[in-house]
Amino acid sequence: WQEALAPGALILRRFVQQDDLVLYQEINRIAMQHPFIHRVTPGGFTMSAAMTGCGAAQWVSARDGYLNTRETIALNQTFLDLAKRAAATAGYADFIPDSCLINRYAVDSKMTLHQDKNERDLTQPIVSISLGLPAIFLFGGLMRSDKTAKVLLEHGDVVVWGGASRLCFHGILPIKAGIHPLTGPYRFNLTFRQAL
Ligand code: MD5
Ligand code: FE
Repeated sequence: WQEALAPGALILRRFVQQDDLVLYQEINRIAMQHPFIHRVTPGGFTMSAAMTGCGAAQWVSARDGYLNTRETIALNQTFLDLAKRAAATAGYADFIPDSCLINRYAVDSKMTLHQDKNERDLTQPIVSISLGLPAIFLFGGLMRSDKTAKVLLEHGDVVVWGGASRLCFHGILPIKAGIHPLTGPYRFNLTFRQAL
């Protein structure tokens, strides 16, 4: 079922159903090639969520020196189909993602309020898929100081962030301990972007 969170932001609850296993296996396959790493922010803080990715997002692990090859992992077809189907459901029929960033949250991992504005074409949405442990998502406004709403994101939930919500500040509260039947002690989030 669908919920409009804000203008341009659509939650597709449990959009991922039986595809979850394929997604999880593909995450593990990517991580064998490009291990999850904890990036350091420009301010010098090590992020608590670990990252890897495929497509144009592979620079994420390459940049931090964890890779000795410059090999790109292609976007998996199941990933692509799912992301395009979600975007189309939200009205973005021509979304062609070129990158998938994968965040892995262990207990207490969080993401502080930030905007995603490095992509070239900000009229394109970001499609976000949550797997595993639940998270409380913070959804703010166009200014860091704007008040935030809390949104629970659970296994299989997909959010399409477009239009007026594309540049909103957002974050993830610290993940609570738990064991998910598919992903164990982790929450994974996949973000599909047209980055280039
Ligand atoms: C997550 N990841 O749950 C989130 C999901 C990231 C990140 O924030 O940058 O890796 S993506 C949420 C998102 C993307 C683009 C716009 C907005 C939210 N928004 O306007 O609220 O790991
Ligand atoms: Fe973000």
